[in-house]
Amino acid sequence: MNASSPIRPTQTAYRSVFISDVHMGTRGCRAEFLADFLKQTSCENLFLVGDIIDGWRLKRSWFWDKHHDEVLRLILKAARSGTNVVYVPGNHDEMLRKYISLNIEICGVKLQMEAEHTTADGRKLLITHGDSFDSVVRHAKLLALLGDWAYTTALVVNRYFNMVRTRFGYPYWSLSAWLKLQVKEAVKAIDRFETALADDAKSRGFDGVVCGHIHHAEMRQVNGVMYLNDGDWVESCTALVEHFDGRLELVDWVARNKLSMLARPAPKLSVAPAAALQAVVAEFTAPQSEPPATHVVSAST
Ligand SMILES: [Mn+2]
Repeated sequence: MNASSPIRPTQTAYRSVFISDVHMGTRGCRAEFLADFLKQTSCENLFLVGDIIDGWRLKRSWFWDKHHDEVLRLILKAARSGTNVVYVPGNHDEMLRKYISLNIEICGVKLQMEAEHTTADGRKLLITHGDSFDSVVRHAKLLALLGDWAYTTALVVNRYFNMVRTRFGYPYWSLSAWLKLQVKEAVKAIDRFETALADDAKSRGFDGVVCGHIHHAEMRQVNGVMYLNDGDWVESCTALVEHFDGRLELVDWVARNKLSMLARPAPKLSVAPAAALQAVVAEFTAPQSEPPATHVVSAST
């Protein structure tokens, strides 16, 4: 077995790929991993389930590096090569809902408020970002970010925290008990979100719902329908894929390729949001006969 290369060299073909919560334009976006995933994946249908580009009108917090460029380029290239690319905006890219009319096509990418997909084995799926069910998670949004890792770390921190407290004569205070309660609340909130989405899909005659939004990948049966959350590319790097026989699977790109979430991001490029997007889009709207030009961003655009 050759273990020298952590990334498999060949492309994996899927019938469909679902990704969301990429948050391109922010420092937290793991665009380098997503670019790897997209390069090594081919599919007939690519569903972008919201929060792909994050608030590109807010220049102050805008972050863009070469990997962000590459992700955008790979998505547009897929659309150009015949992949059915559907973009269902979320709450962080809601400018696409507000200012760009839905049911149009940009560079071969179809913009829709919601999408439907029938799997190869005949299951009807509703595709929606999920933020319309925000009220059920609103109070636990921060808490929902607390995963097992945070909890385990907190247990260790708690031990030292209390050693210091004891030394200064303070009584023992259980950070872990407090966190446990918070995690319990977060788990309850996630459950409410999952149930609300599943019930909505069921009442509308779907066999399942694909969503994102809460950055928590999941695939399970809820009240008789499939709840499928494709996760995110910020805290975890996950995608939902459909195989050619209709089988659905969650892909954890970091775990599968033994990558480290602690790797440092590439240096930031000094590109304004509009210029970065325009440059990549312009390349793909150019006449197809010309080979794609190297992307050069000019400050005068
Ligand atoms: Mn969202």
